[in-house]
Amino acid sequence: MFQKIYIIGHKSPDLDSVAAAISYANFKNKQENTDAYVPAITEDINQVTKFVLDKFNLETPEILQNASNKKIILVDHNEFSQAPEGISQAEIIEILDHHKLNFKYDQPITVNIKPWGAACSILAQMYFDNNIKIDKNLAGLMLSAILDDTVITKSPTCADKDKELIEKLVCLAGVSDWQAYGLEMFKIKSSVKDFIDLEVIKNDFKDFEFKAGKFGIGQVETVDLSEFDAREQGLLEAMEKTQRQENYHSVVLFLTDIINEGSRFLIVSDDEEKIREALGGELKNNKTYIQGIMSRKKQVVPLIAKVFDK
Ligand SMILES: [Mn+2]
Repeated sequence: MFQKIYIIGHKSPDLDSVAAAISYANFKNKQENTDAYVPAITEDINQVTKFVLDKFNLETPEILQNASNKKIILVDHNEFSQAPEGISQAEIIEILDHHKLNFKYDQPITVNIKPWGAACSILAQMYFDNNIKIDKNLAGLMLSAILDDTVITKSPTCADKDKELIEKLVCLAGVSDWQAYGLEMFKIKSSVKDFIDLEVIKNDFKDFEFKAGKFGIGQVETVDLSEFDAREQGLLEAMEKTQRQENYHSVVLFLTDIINEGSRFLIVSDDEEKIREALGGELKNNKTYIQGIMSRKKQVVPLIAKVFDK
């Protein structure tokens, strides 16, 4: 019997999650000469994803509310806490990701994880390796996702491979100045004026299960930190509410200044002192600025896990 296979990224989808689902579905359908693979999202896409899909004339994937009883390929994540609802009743057939492995399953499945800056880097390389044509719009999509996830190559997660792939995709996408284009994307990303505080917190937010409890870690990447000065009190109050209502040990929001390459942390926690220690900053009124921290997965999560996951 014919059954669709949904390719889906993490909750509160970012550009790389959405772009990886679209790119991988297209790759699989072409390679296997089928239309069984369907890109999907867990919930609405963010502003920069909308901008990029519009720019490159691509459709927004369908929303899959519940993954139970579906065949699923997970992209851009492999932790159940970040996966779509119903995932424990789904049939997971494959994982393609660039985050640390935190996955257990009762079947042998294909797992493709590489320590590169974006899931779309893994995919772009697969297109090149398998001689599958990348059209202009798809090249633009994958390029945008790599620029987004690597913070225009400034993030410590950016690998040499990412830079090589950016150069290749730039030609195919017809983007003349990728640095300028990247900044244009980040200006859209950091315009949060129309967002209420909870939307700012949850815009790029991931759950982590550590031995000490559940942590929620959100990030906002901005070209101008001062935009947030007047909002910090409101953000902290909304974070406290989230902590109480959703039973978090800690809620951490870090505002990354991509020009100056550092982050301001707002912290609401049962153990603020320990988080401050873990991050190596001075905590004053629930906040601290740390120069050089730009990446959740490569810096913030390992530092916190070292203290709270032992
Ligand atoms: Mn990613």
